[in-house]
Amino acid sequence: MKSAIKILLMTVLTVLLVLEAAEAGRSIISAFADSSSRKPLALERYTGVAYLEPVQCTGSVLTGGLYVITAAHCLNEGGVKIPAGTAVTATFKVPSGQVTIPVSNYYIHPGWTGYESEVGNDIAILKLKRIAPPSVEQYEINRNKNEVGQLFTKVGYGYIGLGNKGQNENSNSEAKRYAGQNRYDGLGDIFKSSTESDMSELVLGSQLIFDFDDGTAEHDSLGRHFPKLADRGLGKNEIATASGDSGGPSFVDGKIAGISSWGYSDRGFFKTNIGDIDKIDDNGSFGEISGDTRVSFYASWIDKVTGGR
Ligand SMILES: [Ca+2]
Ligand SMILES: [Ca+2]
Ligand SMILES: [Ca+2]
Repeated sequence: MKSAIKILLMTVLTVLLVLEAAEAGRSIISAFADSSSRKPLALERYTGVAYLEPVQCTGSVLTGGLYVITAAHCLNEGGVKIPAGTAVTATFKVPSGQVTIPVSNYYIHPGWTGYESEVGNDIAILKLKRIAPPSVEQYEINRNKNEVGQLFTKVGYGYIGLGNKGQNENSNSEAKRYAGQNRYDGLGDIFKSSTESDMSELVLGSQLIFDFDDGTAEHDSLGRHFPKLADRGLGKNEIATASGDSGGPSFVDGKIAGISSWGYSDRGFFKTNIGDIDKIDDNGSFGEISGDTRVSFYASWIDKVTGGR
């Protein structure tokens, strides 16, 4: 019986990964119609957050201006790498216009298998062909392992939506930049032994998780499954990243603390007491759970790739 459940859940995760491949690029989902995150950011804000093509992901420029940090699944999804020679570019949308810079090389974390973002190592670094111009901001990585409980600002390109419906797949075709907030509820470690999913490969300490709250206990998914994590969110300011998210940064005190890795209904991890507001598992609705790659955990790998620049 137990193994049957395990197989079923692994199938669910496989389906999730396939969906992620199809849906990469989606990002900021607002809680309510009158949330300020419904409006695109002014062009002078978060200029160092780039739109990556053709992979339809988000990345951010590190201090020094030559490297962009993103998610590994943008480059290798389900074991399928982007073809060698694919011209990946980073586009910066700044007040004076758009600046597109080709990527000359990329580095995927050696622990990334191409599968199951939920277990970790979903991080990659792109090297730009030239240093981004002065109109583009540069960001430090967060090295402080005190993220849990902190508010963060998530920035991304891609679909938008509302909490009660999830993403709108006919939105943001111009890839405007959006932002909003949430709070880190805990480490991904909490899934290790608490769920019906097979999390035996989970890399402890490597992920930060958060849920999409509408202010009710009913849809406070992490609070329902882990009473210690009860938190009903930020009201109008609350946002989610849907599954298929895109390498976008989460800023804590102006530094990159997280990278959008995955999002899914709590139904993907638990059989009962489900907080997801609807029956759609990966639409970024209220009650879904998201995971960010925890940048502080990977700081030494990032330094090794970039030479500390
Ligand atoms: Ca929340
Ligand atoms: Ca919550
Ligand atoms: Ca849902």
